[in-house]
Amino acid sequence: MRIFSGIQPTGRKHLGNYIGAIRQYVEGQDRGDAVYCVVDLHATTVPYEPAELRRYVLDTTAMMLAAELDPDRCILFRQSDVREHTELCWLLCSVTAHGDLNRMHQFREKSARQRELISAGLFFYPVLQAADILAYRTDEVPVGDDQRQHIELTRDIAERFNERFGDTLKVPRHRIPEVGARIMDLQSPEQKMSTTAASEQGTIYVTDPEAAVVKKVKSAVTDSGAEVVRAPDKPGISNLIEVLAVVRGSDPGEIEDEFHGARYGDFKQAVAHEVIAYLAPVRERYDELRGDEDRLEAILRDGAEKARNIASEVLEDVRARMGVGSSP
Ligand code: AQP
Repeated sequence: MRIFSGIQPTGRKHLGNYIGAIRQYVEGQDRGDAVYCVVDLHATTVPYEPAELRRYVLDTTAMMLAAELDPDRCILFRQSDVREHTELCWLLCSVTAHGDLNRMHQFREKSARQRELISAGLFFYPVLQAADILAYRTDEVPVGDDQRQHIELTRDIAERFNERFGDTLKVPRHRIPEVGARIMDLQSPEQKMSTTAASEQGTIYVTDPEAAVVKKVKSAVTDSGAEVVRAPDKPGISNLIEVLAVVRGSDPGEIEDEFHGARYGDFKQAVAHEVIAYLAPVRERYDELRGDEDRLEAILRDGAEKARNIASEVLEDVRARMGVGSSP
């Protein structure tokens, strides 16, 4: 089974990225043939600094290794090193409906927040994402819940391609975790924890020092009630219950039983301590790994070579089916 996912090099990764996606990437290494990509081309669809982008790619690579991705057990590479992605993106445009792209929630939200240029790249983002996935004949895409619509679109694009040009592309399925698929912002628990939209105080970064995690969890917005239970009118407490369940590898119901009758303050203290213990080894390894940029670059180069071997075959098939380029 082929597993593929991409992650943006947007500087610091947060607990939502870790729980919703990175944790699944690590498990993927035991379940199949895992391919992971740091999607620097996606990061160019919003305003950015070129020198920072290079640095962020290495930050994200070090973070993935710190989370225990092992380059001997998975392929880890930088998207722009495998040019097949951009070529496939263009070819897939011919079977992508403009109306479908118009309906993408992420485009709507991000373009509404954009104060500078709203780039065509932001609009085409889901087509490039589809190309990333389809270039590897992917079976399964581990992602957080916010990516559900994009993976549905990827499936539609693959199906439309196969109907139009003959059976060529594998139609992938998403893998969204049952618990922790949408970690919410601690200050605005009706919004997802996010790199660009949410508040600094409501976002726990994987590299946050312990004192910062304690402060953020203790000041998390809750409700005026007193019960540690999940409920639609208790988004803050529900979020913390999910976080603790994931960190412990237990069921949210067990957390509710254990903290039945406990005060919010005591519950938050337990959450803070366990999140710190969960992230500490990752943070320590990150600090060790990030310094060796030559090694990080070598891992990405080696990964790109392996990735290119797979993607170039798929591209040959796609080009032949579409009648572009010289005769195969
Ligand atoms: N709050 C979240 N809960 C669970 N999973 C999440 N993901 C993102 N936020 C949450 C999942 O993380 C993976 C990587 O996301 P990305 O490549 O989009 O990285 P990012 O841009 O740094 O993350 P954000 O926070 O999603 O940024 P914004 O909000 O600015 O676009 C994906 O699998 C995603 O589902």
